[in-house]
Amino acid sequence: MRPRLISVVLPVYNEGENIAECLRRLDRALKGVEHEILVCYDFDEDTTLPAIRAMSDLSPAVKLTRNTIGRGAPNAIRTGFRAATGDVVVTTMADLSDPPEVIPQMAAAIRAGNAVVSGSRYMPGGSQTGGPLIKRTMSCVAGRLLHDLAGLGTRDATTNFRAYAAEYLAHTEIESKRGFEIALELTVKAQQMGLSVSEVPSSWTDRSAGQSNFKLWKWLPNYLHWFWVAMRQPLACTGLALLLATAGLVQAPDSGQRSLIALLFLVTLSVLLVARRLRNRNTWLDLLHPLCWLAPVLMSGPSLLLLLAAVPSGALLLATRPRQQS
Ligand SMILES: Nc1nc2c(ncn2[C@@H]2O[C@H](COP(=O)(O)OP(=O)(O)OP(=O)(O)O)[C@@H](O)[C@H]2O)c(=O)[nH]1
Ligand SMILES: [Mg+2]
Repeated sequence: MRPRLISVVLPVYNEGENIAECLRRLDRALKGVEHEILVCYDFDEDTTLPAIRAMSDLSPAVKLTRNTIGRGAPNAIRTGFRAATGDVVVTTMADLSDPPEVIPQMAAAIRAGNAVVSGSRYMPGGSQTGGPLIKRTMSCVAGRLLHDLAGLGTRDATTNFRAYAAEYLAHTEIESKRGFEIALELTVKAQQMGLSVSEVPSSWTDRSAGQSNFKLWKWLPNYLHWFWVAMRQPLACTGLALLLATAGLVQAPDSGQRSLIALLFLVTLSVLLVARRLRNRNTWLDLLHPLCWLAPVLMSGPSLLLLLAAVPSGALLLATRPRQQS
């Protein structure tokens, strides 16, 4: 059993101008809370290191942690995960973009049973200031789609201001090697495992000192991969329902039949939603729901078969496991 302690993982890359202020803010926000701060750097010449050594008020909670896995932010974050000793692991950035005051709230949500908790810019109470318009728009739209269509438990799928249950990290293989998509990967994987994902409102402000190392176009395929992993099952289920309903409408002989098909389409969407709520996600098995509700009308018009649609579909819903906590 891990101690009740928050491990803050802080990847750094030449943050000499920001690090002192960042560590002081963390210190203030986590006063009275058991914590450690793992500053994860790639190389000894990094400007962050002399800036930390020059601090006269350096907290004993700060631990310099050399990334030995390979250069790059995800490797630095993975180094931090390995070195973390707490029950809650929080990743936050050293460029003063994230508000550390939110960390205790995120930790509380992890201890309440969530595997992943996002500091969310896109939920009520959250905000975003500055940053390139294209990056903001893509991140916001992807977050909304993943939340509304795939049922991801956060509207901010891409921020790396995240809290994780240490237990969840210990049992999850990380594939991200180059980009910041590591947070999206871990959030999608938690959902796929049926674990709870949640969010607390948070603000984000663009850095005012130092340089961003974010490579949007280079890392976009990695983001798209995890986006697709989360979206493919719900999209396939909804797509099949749409396909069957369209085929039914095309061959419907009268308006009565068309109304019936429209009604069955709505029933199918509702059943898919219930299935997602039960399991935190839709699976390939849920393709059976559109088949149960809409295929019979295509084959023989309204018949006894149609009335029986609820039986396999309902049985499938009952067979699905209830929401599993970490
Ligand atoms: N160890 C390590 N840390 C990195 C690397 N690149 C960035 N970081 C750190 O990761 C955090 C976020 O980096 P940024 O370059 O600001 O990227 P971002 O915040 O995702 O993107 P922006 O919106 O452009 O600010 C900062 O604390 C950086 O110092 C890297 O290659 N290695
Ligand atoms: Mg940044």
